[in-house]
This record gives sequence, C-alpha cells and structure tokens, in this order.
Amino acid sequence: MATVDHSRKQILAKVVWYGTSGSGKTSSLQHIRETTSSPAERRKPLDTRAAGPEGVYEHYTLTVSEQRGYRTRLGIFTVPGAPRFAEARRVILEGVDAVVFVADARPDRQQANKAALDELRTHLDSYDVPLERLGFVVQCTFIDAPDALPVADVVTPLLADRADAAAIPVVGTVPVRGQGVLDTAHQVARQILKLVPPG
Ligand SMILES: Nc1nc2c(ncn2[C@@H]2O[C@H](COP(=O)(O)OP(=O)(O)OP(=O)(O)O)[C@@H](O)[C@H]2O)c(=O)[nH]1
Ligand SMILES: [Mg+2]
Repeated sequence: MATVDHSRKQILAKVVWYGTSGSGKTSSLQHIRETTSSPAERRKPLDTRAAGPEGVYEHYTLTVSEQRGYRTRLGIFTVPGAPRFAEARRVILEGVDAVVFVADARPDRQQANKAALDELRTHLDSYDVPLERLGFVVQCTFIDAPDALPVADVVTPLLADRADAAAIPVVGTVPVRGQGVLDTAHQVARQILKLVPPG
C-alpha cells in the first residue's frame, strides 16, 4: 500500500516493471535515470542487484512532482525476465503498489507476453493481491521492429478478461531510444494518485 503523508503532501509507492526477457525493462529504467537524475548521480552506476546466479534487477527512485499538489516518490524495480528467475520475480513483487507491464510488440514474443502476465497474476495471488487492485499501465515496446504488431493487436488479447480494459493506460514505446518511457512513468504516477484516498 502506498504511503501517504498528507501533511507533507508526499506519496511513496513501489512500482515494478514486469515482463518477458529482453522486452526493454532495463533500457526503460536506464532512460528514466538518465533523463531525471543529477549529473553527479548519473556518474554512479545504476543500482543493480543480484537475483540469483547471473540474474540481475535494477532499482531507481523517481520523484514526480506536483500532481494535485502531491510529490510522488516512485521506488521503481525491474525484474529479470528469463524463465529461471520466476521466484526472484515473485519476491520483487512483495508490497508492490503498481505494475508497468511491458508487452513486446514482436510477433514471436506474444506467447511469452501472455505467459508473463499469467505468471504475474499467480505471483500476486501468493500475496492475496488481485492485479485489479493495483495501479496498472501497459508499456508496449519494440514498436520500431520491422515486423512489430500494431499496439492494439498486442494489448487487446492481454486485457481481454479485464472489465476495466478501456481505462488502462497503454503507451507505445521504444525504450532503447527513450521514446514513450517518461510518459509511461507519468501514467503510472497518475494511477497511484487515483488509489490514494483524499487527505
Ligand atoms: N529496437 C529496439 N531495441 C530495444 C527496445 N527495447 C530494448 N531494446 C534492446 O533490447 C535488448 C534487451 O533490452 P533490456 O532492456 O535489457 O531488456 P530487459 O527487459 O531488461 O531484459 P531482461 O533483463 O532479460 O528481463 C537491449 O539490447 C536493448 O537495447 C526497443 O523498443 N526497440
Ligand atoms: Mg533487464
């Protein structure tokens, strides 16, 4: 649950960038950091943590200022996407407030996208947290790939079982160029603000 300090007008929330291997999660976090941190911070290496042999995930805190007068500090985590890090992904999800689901637009990644979303639900079940109760944004990546599917064709099947599908923000992005990444972060900050009861 996001922490809200109404007197200081500050919200603290945990956001996990979740999705299949090679879909652009780390590239997204790198872009967010490069464009929002101070020059001194940028000189330090990205906060990278071990998730088991060879697996890594990253962390960065992004401050989004002045939404309805609140400053939102997003503690962002990526997950390592390879199948063998399933348990590491489950652990990283503990206490999450919002998920950015990264859906790869390349045709041969569609089954992997679906498997990642199914796994996300299973992991959240282990914490008794329905995905519907969290902030949720879909970041479609690789829209620059020569064979990329249209964003709607990637996302519609993934959201078919959600009654609120029309209200879920969907952003088409190219993380390696930074395209659409900050928009994704702002969308998720907005989703978190909606979960916060007025002070
Ligand atoms: N063309 C293109 N390349 C991308 C895009 N997003 C990421 N890449 C590249 O794809 C590769 C994988 O990207 P990462 O950001 O490491 O993927 P990840 O989701 O963190 O992967 P895991 O950590 O294995 O789960 C890198 O070489 C990126 O430069 C994109 O939208 N378009
Ligand atoms: Mg990564």
